[in-house]
Amino acid sequence: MASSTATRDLDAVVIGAGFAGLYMNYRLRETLGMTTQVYEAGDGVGGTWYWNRYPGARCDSESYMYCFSFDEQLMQEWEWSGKYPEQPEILRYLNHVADRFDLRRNIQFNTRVTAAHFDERGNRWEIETDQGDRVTAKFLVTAIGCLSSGQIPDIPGRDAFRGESYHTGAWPHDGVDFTGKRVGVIGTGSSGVQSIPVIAKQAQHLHVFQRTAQYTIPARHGTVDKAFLDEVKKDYDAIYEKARWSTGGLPYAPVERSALAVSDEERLRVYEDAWQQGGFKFLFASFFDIGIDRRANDTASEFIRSKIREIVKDPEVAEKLVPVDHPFASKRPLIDTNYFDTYNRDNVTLVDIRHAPIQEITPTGIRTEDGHYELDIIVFATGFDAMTGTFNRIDIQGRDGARLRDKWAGGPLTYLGLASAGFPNLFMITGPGSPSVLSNMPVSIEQHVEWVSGAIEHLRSQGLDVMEAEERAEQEWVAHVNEVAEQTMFMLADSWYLGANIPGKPRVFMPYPGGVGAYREKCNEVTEAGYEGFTLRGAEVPVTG
Ligand code: NA7
Repeated sequence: MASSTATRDLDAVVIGAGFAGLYMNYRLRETLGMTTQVYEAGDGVGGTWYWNRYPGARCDSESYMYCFSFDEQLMQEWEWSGKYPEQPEILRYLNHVADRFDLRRNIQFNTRVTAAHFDERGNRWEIETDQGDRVTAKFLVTAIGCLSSGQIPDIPGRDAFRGESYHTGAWPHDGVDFTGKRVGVIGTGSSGVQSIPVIAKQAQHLHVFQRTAQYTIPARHGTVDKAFLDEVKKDYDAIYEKARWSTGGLPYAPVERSALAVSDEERLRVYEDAWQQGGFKFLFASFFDIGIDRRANDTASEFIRSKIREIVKDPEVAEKLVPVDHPFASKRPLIDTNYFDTYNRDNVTLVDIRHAPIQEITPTGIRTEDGHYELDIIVFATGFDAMTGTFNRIDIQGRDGARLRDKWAGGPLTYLGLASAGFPNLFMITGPGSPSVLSNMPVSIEQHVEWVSGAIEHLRSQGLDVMEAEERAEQEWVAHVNEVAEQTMFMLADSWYLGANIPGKPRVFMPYPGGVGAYREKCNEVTEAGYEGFTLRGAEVPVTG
C-alpha cells in the first residue's frame, strides 16, 4: 500500500451491505458502539438482491424463513406476499431494515474496497477504495456474499456481438424488454431455470443453450397462505430456533426413513407427495439418505427423470433435458416454476451444447458445431466465481505482507469459514468452510454476525487487541470439511461448489456440508473453550485459546 496517509481511524470496516453487511453494521454500531464504516459497491443496499434483477429472480427458501430473526418486532411486522420471496420484495425488505435501524448513515455506496493490508506495528487494517478513501480499522469484516463475482465465459467473439447482452447477476435496473426479440439464454443453473419461463412468455423466440441438463423441482409458488403465516407468527421464535439447529437452516422436521427401506409403492407415494409440496421439501422431507447414499439417490434421480419425460411432450427434447451425468443434489438443487413445461412452447428451442458446443459468438448470434442461431439479445446465465472470486478481487495482505489470494491459490483455507491464519482481526461472514450456500442464508448470516460480535466483545472485555486463527486449527477444519464432503453426492458433479465452473480454479469443495446445527454446535464449543483454535493477544502478549 502507498505511503500511510490514512485520514480516518475506525474501529471497524465492513465490506458489503447485503443481509450480512447490514446486520454486521447494526451489531458493531448499535450493540458494541463502535465507529464503523460500511463500503458497498452498489448504489443501494441489498447485495445479491440488489444485483440479480433478472426476470423471475426469487429466493428458494420460503419467505417466512428468509428474513432476520434478531428483532422480534421486525419479524412480526413484515408481511410477505408470496410463498417464496421475489427479488423486488426482498430488496424492499432490506431497504425497510436499513430504514428501520437507520443503517444507511455510515454506508458509503458506489464504493469498492480495492486493498486491505494489515499493519503489524499498530495491529490495524489499512483500507483503500476505488473512490480514493484511505482509512484504518482495528477489525475488518467481509460481508461480500458467496455469489457476487459474475462470470461470462471467454467464448471467442464474445465482444463482437452487435445485439444486447446481459449477465443475470448485473441486470439493468430498468429491466429488459424482450418483446418481439430473438433471445438466447446460455446456462441452466438457478438463474437460467428461473428466468427462462418468464423470458419465453415475452420473446418472439427463445433459444436455450444447455450444457448440462438439470434436476429441478417445482416451487409451487403462489400467494402466501395468510392463515399459515399467522400461525407461524404465533410461534416464530420456536420455528426459527428449529431452523438454527437443522441441516439446511429451514425448520422442516428431520425425516428418519431411508429410501431403501420402503416398498416401491411407498417410495413413489412419498416422492409424489414431496413433488406436490414442491421446493426444498422434496429433498429435506422425503428420505434422509438421498444426499449421502448413491442407491437411495438413484431412486430420487429416477423419479425426477420420469417427471421430465411426463411433462415434456416431444420425447427427443425430453431426453435432452433428462440429466444422466450426475446425481440429483450433487449440484445446487434447483426450484422452478413451469421450467420443463416451457419446452412445450412453439417459441422455445433447446440447443444441446454438450454435444454440439458453442464455437463462437458472432456479430448476429451464436454459432455452435451444428449451426448458427440469429439473436437480438444474449443472456448469460453463466454463474459466478463462487465463494473465493470476490476475495480474490481485493488485494488482502495479512502478516508479513502475505496475500490471501496466494494463500488460497490451491483452494480456500479457513478456520470455520470465519477467519484465516495470518490474517488477524479479519472476519468473514459466511466465508468458504462454513455452511453458507448450503443453507438458508439469513440463518447462517445471523449466526456468523453474532459469533463475530461476541468475539470482538470478548477481546474488549479481556483488554485484548488481536484474534487470529491458528494454522493447526485451520488445517484440521479444512480436513474435516473435505472428509464430510467425501461422504456426500457433492463430489460427483462438476459444480461451482467445487470451483469446476471456472477454468483453472482448483477443484476443492468450498462450503461446509455438515449442516448448520452441527456447525453452530462446533462454533459454540470453540467459544466456550475460550476461543479454542484462535490466538488472542494484547498489543504484545499472546494468549493461546
Ligand atoms: P450456475 O448455477 O453456476 O449456472 C451456470 C450455468 O451456466 C450452468 O448451466 C452452466 O453449465 C452454464 N455455463 C457456465 N459456463 C458455461 C460455458 N462456458 N458454456 C456454456 N454454459 C456454461 O449459476 P446461476 O447464476 O444459475 O446460479 C448460481 C447460484 O445462485 C445458484 O446455485 C443459487 O445458489 C443462487 P454447467 O452446469 O456448468 O455445465
